[in-house]
Amino acid sequence: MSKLKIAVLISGRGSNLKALIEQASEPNFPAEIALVITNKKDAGGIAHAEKAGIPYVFLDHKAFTNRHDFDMAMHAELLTRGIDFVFLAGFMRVLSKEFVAKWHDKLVNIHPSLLPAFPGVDTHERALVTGVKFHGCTVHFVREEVDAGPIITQEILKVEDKDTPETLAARLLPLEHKAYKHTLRLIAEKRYLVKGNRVETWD
Ligand code: 4DW
Ligand code: GAR
Repeated sequence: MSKLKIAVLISGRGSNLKALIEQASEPNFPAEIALVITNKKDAGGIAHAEKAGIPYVFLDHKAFTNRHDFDMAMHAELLTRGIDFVFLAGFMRVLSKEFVAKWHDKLVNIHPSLLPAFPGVDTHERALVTGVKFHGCTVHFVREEVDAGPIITQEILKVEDKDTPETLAARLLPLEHKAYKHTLRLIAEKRYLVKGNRVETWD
């Protein structure tokens, strides 16, 4: 059987991309990271793609007149490479309704909070200000509304009195990698079903 072809979209460091590359490199894994797209020329994550011999494309959003044209250029790249599924990994451009519709249930994102708490930015700082005792990350299917969509998996972290936004971020990052690797496995092995706003998964 041919492998499921995954594209990863990044804008920065790419530690989640690295985790996905590691997961896909397991022997006989049924998915491959076939393409990386970045909208930032100097994204640190590009180095992970290069090291693994994965093709990458730089698409400068500023070179396009509008969001729709940028998104359709990305869509064309994804089709050219025969991509089946897209993972956002620190990708910072809002995707248009049209793009999201074309990749319905084939587009996932990882967010550094327990959604629906703390959508948007500064999630660790807001978790501390709010005083929650548990924090975490969420992997979800992408919908037009940002930081919303059926939840695939979450990982939780206990907030300690001494935590700062920096310590929370640092302790959460390995849990993000775990959650995204697990998600890639669920998707590659087709062990999920989207039922309305709920996602069923099984062993
Ligand atoms: C996300 C949400 C908003 C912005 C950036 C990232 C989270 C994940 C995501 C990326 N693209 C998405 C999602 C999503 O959940 N749903 C959809 N698309 N439809 C954000 O506001 N970005 C702004 C730009 C920031 C920058 O370039 O630094 C923007 O104007 O796009
Ligand atoms: C991760 O913490 C991810 O959860 C967050 O950006 C970081 C990317 O790190 N995503 C968002 O905030 C989306 N709204 P990485 O480049 O090392 O994977």
